[in-house]
Amino acid sequence: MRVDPWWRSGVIYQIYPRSFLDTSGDGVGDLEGIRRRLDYLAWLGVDALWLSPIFRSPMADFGYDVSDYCDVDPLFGSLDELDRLVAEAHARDLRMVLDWVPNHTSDRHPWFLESRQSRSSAKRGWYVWRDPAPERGPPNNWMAAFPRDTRAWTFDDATGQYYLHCFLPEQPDLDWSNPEVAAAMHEVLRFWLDRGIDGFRVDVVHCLGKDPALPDDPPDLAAIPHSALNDQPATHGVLRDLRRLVDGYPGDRMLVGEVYLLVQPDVTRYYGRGDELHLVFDLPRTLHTPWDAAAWRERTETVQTAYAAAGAWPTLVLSNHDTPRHRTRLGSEARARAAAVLLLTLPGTPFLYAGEELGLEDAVVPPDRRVDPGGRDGCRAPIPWDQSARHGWAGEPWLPWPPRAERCAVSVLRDDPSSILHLYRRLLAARRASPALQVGDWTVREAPAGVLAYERVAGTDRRLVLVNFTSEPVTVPAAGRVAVASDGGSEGAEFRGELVADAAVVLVPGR
Ligand code: TEU
Repeated sequence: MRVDPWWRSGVIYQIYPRSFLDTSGDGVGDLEGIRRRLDYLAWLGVDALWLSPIFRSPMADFGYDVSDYCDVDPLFGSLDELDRLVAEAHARDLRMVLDWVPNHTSDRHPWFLESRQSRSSAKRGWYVWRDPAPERGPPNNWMAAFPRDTRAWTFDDATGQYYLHCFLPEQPDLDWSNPEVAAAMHEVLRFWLDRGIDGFRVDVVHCLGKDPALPDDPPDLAAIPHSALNDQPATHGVLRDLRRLVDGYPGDRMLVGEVYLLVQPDVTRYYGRGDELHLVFDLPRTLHTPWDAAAWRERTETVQTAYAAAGAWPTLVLSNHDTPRHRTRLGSEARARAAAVLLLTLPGTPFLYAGEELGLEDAVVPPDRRVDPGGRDGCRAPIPWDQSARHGWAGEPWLPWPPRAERCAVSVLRDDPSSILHLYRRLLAARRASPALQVGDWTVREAPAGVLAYERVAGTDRRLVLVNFTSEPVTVPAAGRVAVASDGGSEGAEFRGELVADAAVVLVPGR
């Protein structure tokens, strides 16, 4: 059963294309690898795929530095192959979301090459160029996100000015207050929307509007990268224009924005009045919530209140390509399984990160194999598909395998009904069958310390979820049939009033 629109009721699966499956033999995942696994993804039961960047890129930040927004990087394949992938995904009822990086381009994008030519270049104003400060340093104290402890400004000898880059020097920030930039980027979105793309994950969307005075960040926050502080009114005008453009297309196209603000955690402002982003990631608030029943209760209550007041629809993310995987953070598979129950039954649109359904841990990457300037290689380890020497990959992968790759391979877990993979599949199926789990109201129920209990209700459809955050068994007075159990036990039977350690259940409450 589906409750529209898909981006509220459905589940979105993030693919980091470099790490999914290599078919060409160069050790880097490709579009053909994704195409060959569409049946797996349909079997799993997700509703949409989000591909991390696949556009042409020199790969200084593995695709988050784009040199052509309207072409596929040859490392991943071709535009034709993407069209084919989209068509075959659509044939399986899977929506396709692309990663769009509008805050910055590659320093090798033709726009920047032209911009840096001279102070009078027609594209000078497309980027943020400034004279040195009077005492000859960078124009202000902003810090880049990486490499760690570096400034967000690089001096360009040829023209004697600094340019702004909230990330690497190879990722110069565009100036979105320039209408030509907005117009060029709107063309990019139209290019993909016309090709049938269902939506975009919008990279660091809170960085688009900048304070034109470029003031210093406050001294007490000056060590934090500016990208985690930038929160300007101008961004909202940019977003309203994007929303209008996207909503002008038929078929529920969607924008989900990455807002990563460390000091101001309320991201609901980025939904506007229903006229900005459709969805917003609430990353720090979710990723940094400790494994504790009271903390998750408080987090969800805060989210519920703030989002209801703003008329906004929440999202949930436990892992992505920038953060240690939750299996690694939580330290055990039992907890990762219980976390999967939270992810797929709390209110909001869940985003899965490829490999979490296998219980993958971060790879331990030796110093000589580290490649990411942001130190995020571990969570980007390749997906093991089978037990062969290269786990189904045509070439030796660009990063080392995650721990236990042999035992976590898809082919192994698929054959084992008690595996975490089957748990994800059952949770996804249970969610799909239940309007309460997809879009229902959320109410906390009283429960013993260390247990989070909540009900989801939509009309006559009801589910009761019990999550034991402790590593002890707990008695919980609740009644109902077990629809899904994180340890697989007793599904289909009446709940017997006890949760084992680190376990969660979804119940269909008795009448
Ligand atoms: O991430 C932006 C961002 O804020 C993170 O890099 C954050 O600083 C980090 O995760 C803290 O742990 C996005 C992309 O997701 C990331 O992969 C890119 O490197 C970055 O933008 C630049 O485009």
